[in-house]
Amino acid sequence: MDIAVTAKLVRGWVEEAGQLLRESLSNTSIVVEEKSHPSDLVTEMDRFIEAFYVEKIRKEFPTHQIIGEEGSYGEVDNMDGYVWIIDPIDGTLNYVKQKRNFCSMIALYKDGVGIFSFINDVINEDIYYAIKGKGAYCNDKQLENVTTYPLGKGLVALNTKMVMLKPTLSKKIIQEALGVRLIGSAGLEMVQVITNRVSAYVTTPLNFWDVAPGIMIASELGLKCSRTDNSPIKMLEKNPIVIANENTHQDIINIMKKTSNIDV
Ligand code: 2AM
Ligand code: CA
Ligand code: CA
Ligand code: CA
Repeated sequence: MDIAVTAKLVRGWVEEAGQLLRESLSNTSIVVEEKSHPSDLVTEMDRFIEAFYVEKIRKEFPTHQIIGEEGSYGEVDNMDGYVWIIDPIDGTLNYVKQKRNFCSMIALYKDGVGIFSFINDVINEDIYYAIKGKGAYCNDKQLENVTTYPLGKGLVALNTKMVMLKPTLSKKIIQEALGVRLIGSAGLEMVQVITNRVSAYVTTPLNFWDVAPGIMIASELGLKCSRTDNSPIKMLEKNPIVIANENTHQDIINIMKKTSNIDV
């Protein structure tokens, strides 16, 4: 596979998916269903966009494995060979309620290593991506490596469940930081870290498709990504993650270690 050629092809798919999602916002009859909880939604566009990517992949690369959040494409239980990871709409609740603050994500891994990855900030029409060894970009502009600085010098992003289920820990992190920001889209929160608008994103366990695209871009920029106990991210599993510049990452891990028995 020629990585640069394939990445260019996939960028076209990602742009088209973004266009379809923007157009869908004026459709007032989009079907919305609840999954596990009233805040856990799936719309017909989640399924449509996933099917759109899957059809393209199946046509070009029929032997590759595919994992999609809304997928009925068989259980993928290993990262052998080429594996595509799709989160068609990340921040579905925002898509439904706000009509903004959602993204569409797709990544390609080979034998567990990220090859390229795309996060489309659909409303802002910004496509963030990285190609292994070639750096990370926003549209055609190369992103700079993030510098390292302590927790006390930056803002942090947390997910809602972190604040709800780990209030003491969350408070300690927020107190030490300059402030906290919550968007409600793991992909866009990771974009905030990648672009150094916040210094860290800390979460309760998220699915692999929520974090795989962002981790690939973050790693390309020298950011540190781990589970909240500082162990490596486990492929295909749910992971509570800390993604941050190195210094901030260490500060957060230290807080986690000191307060690991609280909030359980
Ligand atoms: P999603 O929109 O693709 O489901 C905020 O809710 C973030 O957590 C989003 O990135 C969302 O991704 C993700 N998330 C993961 N599991 C969720 C769940 N059960 N309910 C709501 N959001 C979930
Ligand atoms: Ca979902
Ligand atoms: Ca998601
Ligand atoms: Ca999703």
